[in-house]
Amino acid sequence: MFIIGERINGMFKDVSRAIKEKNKRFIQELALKQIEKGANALDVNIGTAVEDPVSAMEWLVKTITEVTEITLSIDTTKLVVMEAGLRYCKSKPIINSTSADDEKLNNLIALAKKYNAGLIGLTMSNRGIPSDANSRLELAMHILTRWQGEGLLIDDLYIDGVILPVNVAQAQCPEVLETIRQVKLLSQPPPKTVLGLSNVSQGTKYRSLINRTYLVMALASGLDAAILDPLDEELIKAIRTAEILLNKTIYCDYYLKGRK
Ligand code: THG
Repeated sequence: MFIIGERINGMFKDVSRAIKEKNKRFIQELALKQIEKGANALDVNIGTAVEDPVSAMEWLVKTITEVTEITLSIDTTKLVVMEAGLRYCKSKPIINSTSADDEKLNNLIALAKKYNAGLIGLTMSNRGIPSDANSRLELAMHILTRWQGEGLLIDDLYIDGVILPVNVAQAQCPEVLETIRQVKLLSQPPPKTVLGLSNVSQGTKYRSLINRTYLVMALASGLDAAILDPLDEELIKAIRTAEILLNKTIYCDYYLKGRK
């Protein structure tokens, strides 16, 4: 599975402080630590509490690319902040994210072309997040059709079924799994699937347990990628074990050793 490290996000107090204080070392160590623990890419989100979001994003991306050339997933809802981040990426970036609304979709597809970036498409629109799999799939199909209509590569498109906290939207948890399964039937070859895993456990008491249990179910449903906390060791072990049990990697007695 393609692991996108979630930790460089202003939603976390330590990261928010580091952005405000321009603490390069903190950010760079957090980037390298996530990579050491198995991240294949890093999500980069400045959070909501910064005065000048454009320069905050520029600073974050420049700070990270000083120590690694790993793929960055630029996570912002603002177009100017997105472009500020994409401009300083050293490897092919991922745009995180667009909704299925045409204006947003057009703007972000244009940026994907300009910067040769991948794109995460959320199965939501200006009417919100649909509660069932079928309506999510309609939005996924719309994004997919627009992406392919521009001649872009299906491999660079990630569909996000948008998981919500289990304590507020419990019935949607299996609907998102069904969305992941059926996205794989939308085209041949299909787009990739991704989730922001930690959303599912926000506000709950057993966060890590809920995260890893849901992730294993999502992997069995065909999930390709997830934004998650690579520093959660039990989560990484559950992923490596699920990969064995789904016959994606070769079993040996010590399959956890020497692997991230
Ligand atoms: N889909 C896509 N991108 C996303 C999401 C998604 N990006 C953001 C988010 N969702 C995924 N990343 C996180 C990062 C942190 C948390 C949840 C999801 C989180 N943070 C603590 C909290 O809110 O309790 C912060 C508190 C703290 O420890 O300081 O849970 O769905 N495409």
